[in-house]
Amino acid sequence: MTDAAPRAPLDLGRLQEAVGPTWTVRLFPTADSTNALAAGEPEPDVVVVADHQTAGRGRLGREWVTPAGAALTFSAVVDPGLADEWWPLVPLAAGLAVTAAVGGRLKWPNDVLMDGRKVCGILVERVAGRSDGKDVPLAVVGIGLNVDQAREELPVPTATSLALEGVAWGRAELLGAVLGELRTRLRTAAAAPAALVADYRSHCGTLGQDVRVDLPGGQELLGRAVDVDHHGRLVVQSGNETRAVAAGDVVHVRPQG
Ligand code: BT5
Repeated sequence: MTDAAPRAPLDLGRLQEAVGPTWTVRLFPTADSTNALAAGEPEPDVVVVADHQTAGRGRLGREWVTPAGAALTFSAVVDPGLADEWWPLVPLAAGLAVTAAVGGRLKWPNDVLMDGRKVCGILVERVAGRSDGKDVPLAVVGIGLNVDQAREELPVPTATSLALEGVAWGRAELLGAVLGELRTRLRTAAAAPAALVADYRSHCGTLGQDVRVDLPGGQELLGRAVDVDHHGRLVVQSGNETRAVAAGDVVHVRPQG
């Protein structure tokens, strides 16, 4: 990229207007991690946004790397009102919210891919908080969307940005769209979990693929992803056995030949 126009900084008034009165936006020109900030003092319906996130967290201690002004990095604190057994639907609802706003397909559980490349990563953390005067678990839904990066601004070759995929979004409007969809999907998760999972299945690019799943204990599972069950687990068929996986890193393996 040469002689690019300087990127306009995010503006609190525009962000707040875009997301509407049901959310309270806290904007930081620079922050280490919006998830860390949001989890530090979790308040339902607060959205922490960083114009430049300098130490973004991925899963399992990995990093989320974005340049100043080119990405949308935020964490929304929500009280999903779900019984424990349905909490695994929160990350799926977040992934669906992003695909509803921008398109793309989901790699289980919630990487958003365009043309097979990752445009958005999501990290959901569960923290203790209060809602309506009661002690409740709150979800910190951290979303990193590559909006305007040029190829050379992306940290890994498997990444892409909305701009590179020909999808033009202003960051404020994008925040409003994703948060609106997030509310809707979380409401569905609470009222009709089966409907949420059905919607998820139809947006999940992992289904039908040969996969390798790196499981939490260091084990590896090879097989075909055949379903997502009603609690959001990935069902993998390996030979004659099927196994439902609640957590793990999925690699889509290209079929041989
Ligand atoms: C994720 O982790 O995909 C979750 C990322 C969540 C980031 C958001 S930003 C707002 C909020 N605040 C935070 O501190 N975090 C959240 P994981 O599946 O572990 O993927 C991390 C891996 O993706 C890295 O090891 C890289 O390979 C790759 N990666 C890093 N930055 C990327 C980017 N900008 N675009 C695409 N891939 C990236």
